[in-house]
Amino acid sequence: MRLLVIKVHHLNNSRAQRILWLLEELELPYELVKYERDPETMLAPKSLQAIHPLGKSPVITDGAETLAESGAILEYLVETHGKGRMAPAPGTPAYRHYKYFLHYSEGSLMPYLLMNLVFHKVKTAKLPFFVKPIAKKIADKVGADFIEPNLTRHFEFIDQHLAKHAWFTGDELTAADIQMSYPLEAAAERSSPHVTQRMRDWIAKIQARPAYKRALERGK
Ligand SMILES: N[C@@H](CCC(=O)N[C@@H](CS)C(=O)NCC(=O)O)C(=O)O
Repeated sequence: MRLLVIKVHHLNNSRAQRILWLLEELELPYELVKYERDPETMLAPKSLQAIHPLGKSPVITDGAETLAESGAILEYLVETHGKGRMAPAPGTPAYRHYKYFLHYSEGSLMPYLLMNLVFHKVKTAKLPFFVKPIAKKIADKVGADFIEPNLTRHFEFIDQHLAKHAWFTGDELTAADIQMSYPLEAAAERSSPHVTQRMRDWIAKIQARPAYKRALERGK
């Protein structure tokens, strides 16, 4: 019997939701410590820095362990408490997809979505009137020359992957799908033109899962 309960440091509307979803899929008990974003800046409160120096969410504690970085947390939970669930068998082609998408989500895809958001904010920011047109020109140029072509390529790649696989790793849902859920849901919520029908179907499929719904309810 486990005496120590996993603690999730959970920021509202954040990547931490993925950790709750995995914990619900694994039916593991956990405790939530909730943090609210500053409504103006959307930043996390300073108190999160007491848990991990970067002050970002998610962070979990499990006994003496403190872990940050959602992909690393998902891997840790699957390896330590998964009992073979939510990951393919090591050494299989499915396992290579699993590792790939666990890293790809934050390592390759999220940076473009974040850049898109930041440059959009630059265009709509309150700036002195003489700076505004210059800032807009720079943001438009970076968007057209760098962000948009990359987003197009990445979303085409994801769409083609989902054309061949029911889940990111193959035939079964794994923690790699959970890791991919944040960028895809974020893009869909912002009505990104890059989100295809196949991605919307995949999102509908994850959102229909009882564990996903339970996690959403607890994370509110
Ligand atoms: N790559 C990290 C990113 C962590 C991260 O940036 N979390 C956001 C929430 S989605 C955060 O804490 N933002 C608040 C802030 O930057 O103050 C991960 O996947 O865990």
